[in-house]
Amino acid sequence: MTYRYHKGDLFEEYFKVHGISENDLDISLYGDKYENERLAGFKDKLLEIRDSRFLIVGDYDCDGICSTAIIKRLFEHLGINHNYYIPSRAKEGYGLNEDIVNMAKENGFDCIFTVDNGVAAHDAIKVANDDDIKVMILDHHEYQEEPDVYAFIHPELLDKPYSKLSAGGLSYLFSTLFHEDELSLVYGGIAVLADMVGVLGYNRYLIKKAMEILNKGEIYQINLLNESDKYSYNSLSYNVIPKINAVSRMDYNANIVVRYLLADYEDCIKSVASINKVNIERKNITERLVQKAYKEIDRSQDIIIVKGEEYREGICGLVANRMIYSLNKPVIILNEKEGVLKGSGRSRENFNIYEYLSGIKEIFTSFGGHGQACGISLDLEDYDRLIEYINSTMIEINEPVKDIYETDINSLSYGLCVKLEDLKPFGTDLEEPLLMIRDVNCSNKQVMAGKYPKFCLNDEVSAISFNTSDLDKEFTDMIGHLRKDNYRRNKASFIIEELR
Ligand SMILES: [Mn+2]
Repeated sequence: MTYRYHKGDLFEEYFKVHGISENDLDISLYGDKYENERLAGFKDKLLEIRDSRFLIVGDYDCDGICSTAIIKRLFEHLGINHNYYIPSRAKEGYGLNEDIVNMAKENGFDCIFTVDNGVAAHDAIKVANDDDIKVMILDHHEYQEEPDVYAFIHPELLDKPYSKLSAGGLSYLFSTLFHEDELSLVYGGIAVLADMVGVLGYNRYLIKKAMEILNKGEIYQINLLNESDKYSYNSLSYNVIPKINAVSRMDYNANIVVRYLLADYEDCIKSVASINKVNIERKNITERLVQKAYKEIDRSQDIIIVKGEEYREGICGLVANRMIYSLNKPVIILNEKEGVLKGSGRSRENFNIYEYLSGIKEIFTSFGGHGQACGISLDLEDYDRLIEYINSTMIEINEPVKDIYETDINSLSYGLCVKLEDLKPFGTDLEEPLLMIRDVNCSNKQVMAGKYPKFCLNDEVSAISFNTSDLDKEFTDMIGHLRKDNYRRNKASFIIEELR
C-alpha cells in the first residue's frame, strides 16, 4: 500500500483528492423535471408507438430487475400493452438474443424495450429489424457505436450529473417525464447502489431520496427483505441487494423478484421466505466454494485461476471477489460444464483485468465487463491457451494508493463527525476519509472486554481498536475513521485501523 498524506483543511483536501466541489454533493439541485433533447426524443418515440405491444427485456441482476419493475410500472401508468422477460442466467445468459426476438415475434409483440442490456446485441437487433419489430434500448453498458434501433437512450447522452446512472436510475429518470412514483424512485436508488456506478450528482439524489422514503417504513417489499423498517446504506448493500441478486445466482428465474417487487403485501409475505432461503443457500455455497478454491489455487501465480464443475456460474464472481482482497491478486473462477468454461474475473482498482484479458479475447466465445470485473466464456479445449497466455505475459500490479488526511486531537469533535457523516453515502467515486492523528499522547489507555484498547482523546471523542494485537502496541500515530458513538449522545468514536 502506498500512502498519500494530506495536510491542511480536511474538506478542502478531500474535495481536491476526489476532483469534486460541494455541488457534486448537493442534492437540492435535482427533483424538477430534467430537460434533455435525447431523453425527450426517446420519450416522443415511445409515445408515437404507444399502441404497440411491448416486450420489456431486462437483466437478472438487481439493477436489471429494478429497471424492469420501473418500466413496467410506467407502462401500466401509460396504459401500454406489455409483458416482460428476463433471460435465465444459466440457460440463456446475459442480454437480448435471437431466440428472445423470435419468441417475441411468435407471441405477437411488435416492440422490444430492453433495460440494462441491448446496447451490444447487434445480431439480435438485426433479426428484430428484419422482422419489423421495433427495438427501444435503455442501457448504460459501454458501447462503441450507437445501435441501429428505433430508439436508444444511454446516460452518456445526458448532462454530466446524469451520465453515471445505472439502468435502474435512468429508467426512473425517464419515468419522471410521465409521472411521479415513490416506489420507482426507491427502486432507482437501490439499482444505483447495487451497480456501484458512483454516488455523486443525480446518483446521490436517487440514493438519498430512496433512503428517505424507505425510512418512513411504508415500502413493505423492501422492509420484508431488510427484516426491519430502519435503514442504513449498509443494510441496503449488505442485506437487501444481495437477496435480490441471489435468485438468479442460484439459477432461479429473476422474474420471481420482479413479481415480488410489484406484488401486494399479502403476496410479498408469502414469497419473501423463499427469497430469504435462496439467499442463505447462496451464502453457504459461496463460503464452501471460497474454501475449496483456496485449496486448489497456486498462490505463487500472478493471476489466480481455478476451474471446476462445482463452481456454479452465478457464484463465480462472488468467490473471486472474496479472494482478491486477501490475495491482493486478480482472480478468475470458471464453471466447467459439457466442454464449456464460463465464469468471472475480478481485480482490485490497481489492475485492469478487462484490458489484460482483451489480449487473448479471440479464444472467448463471450467476453464483457470493465476494469475490475469481467465475464468470460471459452471452450474447454482453449483453456491451455489461456493458461499459456497468463504464464507468458508479464503483469504489473500497482500498489494501491490510499489517501490519508492528517488532523490533530483538538480538531476531532462530534461536530466534525456530523460533517463527515453528511458525506455519506460513500462509493467508488467518494471514499470514506481516512484520518491520521500524529503524536498521540496515550497515557490513558483502558481495556474493553478484556482485549480492546481504548483511549480518551478529548471531551467528545474516544478512540478504540478492535484489533487485539493493538492492545500492547507502542505507537505515536493513530489512523482511522471518525464515527458517531452508538451508545453516547453527541459523542464520537475514532475507530482505529492502524497504530504506528
Ligand atoms: Mn446495470
